[in-house]
Amino acid sequence: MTVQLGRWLGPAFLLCFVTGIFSHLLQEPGSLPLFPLRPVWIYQLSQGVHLVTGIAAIPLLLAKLWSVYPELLRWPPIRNLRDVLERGSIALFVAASLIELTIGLINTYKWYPWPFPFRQTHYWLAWLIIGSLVLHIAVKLPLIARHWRKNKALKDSPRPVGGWTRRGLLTGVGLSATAVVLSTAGQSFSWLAPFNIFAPRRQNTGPQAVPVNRSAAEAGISPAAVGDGWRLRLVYRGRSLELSLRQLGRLPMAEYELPVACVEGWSQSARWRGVPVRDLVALMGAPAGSTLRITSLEVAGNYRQMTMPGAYSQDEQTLLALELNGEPLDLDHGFPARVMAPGRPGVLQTKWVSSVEVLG
Ligand SMILES: Nc1nc2c(c(=O)[nH]1)N[C@H]1C(S)=C(S)[C@@H](COP(=O)(O)O)O[C@H]1N2
Ligand SMILES: [Mo]
Repeated sequence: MTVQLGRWLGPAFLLCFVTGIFSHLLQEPGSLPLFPLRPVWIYQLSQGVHLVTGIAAIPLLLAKLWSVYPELLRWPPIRNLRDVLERGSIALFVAASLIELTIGLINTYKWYPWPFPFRQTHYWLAWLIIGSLVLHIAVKLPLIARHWRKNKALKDSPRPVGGWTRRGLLTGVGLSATAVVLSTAGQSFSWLAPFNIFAPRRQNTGPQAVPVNRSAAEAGISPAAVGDGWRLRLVYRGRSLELSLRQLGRLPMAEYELPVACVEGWSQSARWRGVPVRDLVALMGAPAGSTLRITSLEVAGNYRQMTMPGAYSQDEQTLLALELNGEPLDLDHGFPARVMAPGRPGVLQTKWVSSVEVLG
C-alpha cells in the first residue's frame, strides 16, 4: 500500500516541482534565456497544475505517513549505514514536505505569518525535497521493483492496515485527494468553478467580474494620485516624456483576451484593451526589445517595481492596459493604467503604473 501511495505521490510531487521551478524562474529577471509567450495561458495552466498537485499531495502524504508510522517509531532508530541513509533521507523528506505543503497552502489563503521570504524558502525547500526523494527512492528501489513485478501474493494480500483493508484505504485516500482538488481547483479552472467550496478566491467576482488580489486601499493608492494630475512618465537615456491619460488614450489601442494568473493559484481571463508597450518603446525612440523597469504609484510593497525582459516588451500582446471588459479600469484593477503581458505570473502584472524606463 505504501508503494501504491508512492506511485500517486511521486508524479504529484514531480509535477508540483517542475511547475514550481518554472514559476520561480519566470519571476527572476534574467534567469531564463527564452520566455514562453504562447499560449498566453501557459502560466495559468502551469500554476493551476502546481496548486492542484500540491493540494492533492496533502492527503496522499498524510496517508503514506500513517501507513508507515510504526516503522518510523522503530527502536533503535539506526542499526547500520543503510539505515543512516534511508532514515536520514526520510526524515529530511518528511520534515521538508510537511513544511513545504503547509506554507504553500497557507500562502494561497493570503496569510503570511512567517518572517522569511516565501518564494525563496519555498524554492530551496523544493530542492531539498526532490534531493531527499531521489535518495529515498534509490534506497527503496529493491522493494519498489519487487512490487512492480506484480507479485500477486504481495498485491492481493487482504492483510488489513490499522483495521482497514488495503483496497478500502486506497479508495478512501483517492476519494479524499479528489475531493480536496475538486473543491479548490475552481479558482483556476473555470469548468470546476461551481465546485469551488474551499478555495479562497472565486472566479467572476470582484469589480468588473475579476477578482482583486490587493486593493488600491491596501496598496495605499490615494484617489488624488490617480486624478487629473496623473502622468505616465517614459524615461530613456535620461530624457523623459510625460503623457496624461487623455494623451495616452489617443494612441492606437489593441485588445486581447489575457489571464491574470496569480502565483497563489487563482486565475481569471478577461478582455484587456490598451496601448501596446512596444509602441511606447518606439515613442521613446528606444530599440525594440529593450528591457524595461516599470514602477507603480504604490509607495511600498514587493510589487512596486517590475523588470520586463525584451521578449515581453516587444510582444504585440503586452499592453499598458487602460480598459477591462470594455470599461475603464476599476481603481482596484490598477486605474489609470496597468501592465498585462501574456504568459506572466500575476505578481508581474503591475497595477497603477506611474513610469516606464528603458534599462538597456
Ligand atoms: N502595484 C501593484 N501591482 C500588482 C499587485 C500589487 O500588489 N501592487 N499585485 C499583483 C498580483 S499578486 C496579482 S495576482 C495581480 C492581480 O490583478 P487584479 O487585482 O487586477 O486581479 O496584480 C498584480 N499587480
Ligand atoms: Mo498574485
